[in-house]
Amino acid sequence: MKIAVLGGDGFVGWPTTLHLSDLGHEVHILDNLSRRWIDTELGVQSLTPMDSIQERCRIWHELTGRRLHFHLLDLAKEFERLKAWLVEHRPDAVIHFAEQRAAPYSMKSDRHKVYTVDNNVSATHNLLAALVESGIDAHVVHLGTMGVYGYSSVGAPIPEGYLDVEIDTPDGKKAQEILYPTRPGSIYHMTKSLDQILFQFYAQNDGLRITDLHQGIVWGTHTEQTRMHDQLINRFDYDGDYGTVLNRFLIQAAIGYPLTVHGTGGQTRAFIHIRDSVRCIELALASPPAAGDRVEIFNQMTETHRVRDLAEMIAGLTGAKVAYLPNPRKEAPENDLIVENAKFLSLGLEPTTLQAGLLEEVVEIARKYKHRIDRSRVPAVSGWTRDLAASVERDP
Ligand code: USQ
Repeated sequence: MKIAVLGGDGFVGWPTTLHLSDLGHEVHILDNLSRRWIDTELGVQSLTPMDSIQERCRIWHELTGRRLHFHLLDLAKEFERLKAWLVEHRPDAVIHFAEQRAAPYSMKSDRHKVYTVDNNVSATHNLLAALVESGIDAHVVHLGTMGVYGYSSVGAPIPEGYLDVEIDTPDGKKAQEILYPTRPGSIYHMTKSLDQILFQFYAQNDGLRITDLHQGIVWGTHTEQTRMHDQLINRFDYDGDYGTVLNRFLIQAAIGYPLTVHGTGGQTRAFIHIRDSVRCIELALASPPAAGDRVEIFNQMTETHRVRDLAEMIAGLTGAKVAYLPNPRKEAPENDLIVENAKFLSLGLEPTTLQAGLLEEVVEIARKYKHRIDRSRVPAVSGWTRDLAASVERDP
């Protein structure tokens, strides 16, 4: 297949690009390199040294003989160029990762809220409108988030996107299928909830074929392909805005920094290893919905864990201390979470679960590159409200 990977320079986009290229697909990366600009804005850098996208593509070609095609394009701002690109290249599938993906960054200030909404919603809508206008029947695979559901615990598992409800009508009860109600916990998660409505409309109105992947928190760093060469290594974020919880704990353990648990650590979240994440994209690509079908929704996660359990487990493994800190986020202090993920399992996903060996692998990477860590960037200081921002501890 000819596949466009929008956001192919990012944390999930890059390993996905390599995985699909390795499978023999012709892969084009469309990216505005915004993640690299945000690093500059925040004054942080990936723990792992990251080469330019052009250099990464060159190394991949040298190693495998396969070409990756990079196109510098801003999906949210360059609608006409995007349309022209689609008309010229006519991809069979478009994988859409091109959104600002950090909840704390999206809550930093009014400017960051506006940027996140403008960028994410426009990127998604521009893609959908351009596909309809150009008449290209590409399968759209979008990276959504488990966070659209809001991690609620009603005792029943969260289904894969849709909920069967019964509505009281004058003629008795009528069955209806609805999108599972959204309850986003940040501006970032809210944009992914808005994406869902855009997808629903374009599938029903224009017959676009769309798969939305509600992904949990990714951990780990290597895939089979990123470990093939030092210069293919994936990015790894540890800072308070972009670092995700488990990867942050692993890095904190490696540098002797107390593990930064927010509140009581009673938040239960869904997790997936990066190599399962790229495999799920492959599986989703192989099972596109038909034109006229509803949006296909998968829950892309393999296990759930409570934040404090993760911290205690890593502390046990590494001897790190655990710090229970004021929570900068507005979120339920404790929740249970049960999630259905039968669809990917039935397509053949064999989950990589948390194992000491794999955790150790990340700690090893952290140790190798620890000279690149700026300890002052470890605390999470973006507050969900002004009061919460004022209450955070800048150095536990
Ligand atoms: N947390 C801590 N200590 C930390 C960092 C986080 O206790 O040092 C807690 C947070 O308060 C939260 C939980 O860990 O309760 C998860 O935080 P996170 O930063 O790992 O994850 P989140 O903000 O939800 O976002 C990440 C990705 C996002 C993706 C989402 C999937 O950045 O792109 O969509 O995970 S999910 O969480 O399932 O919605």
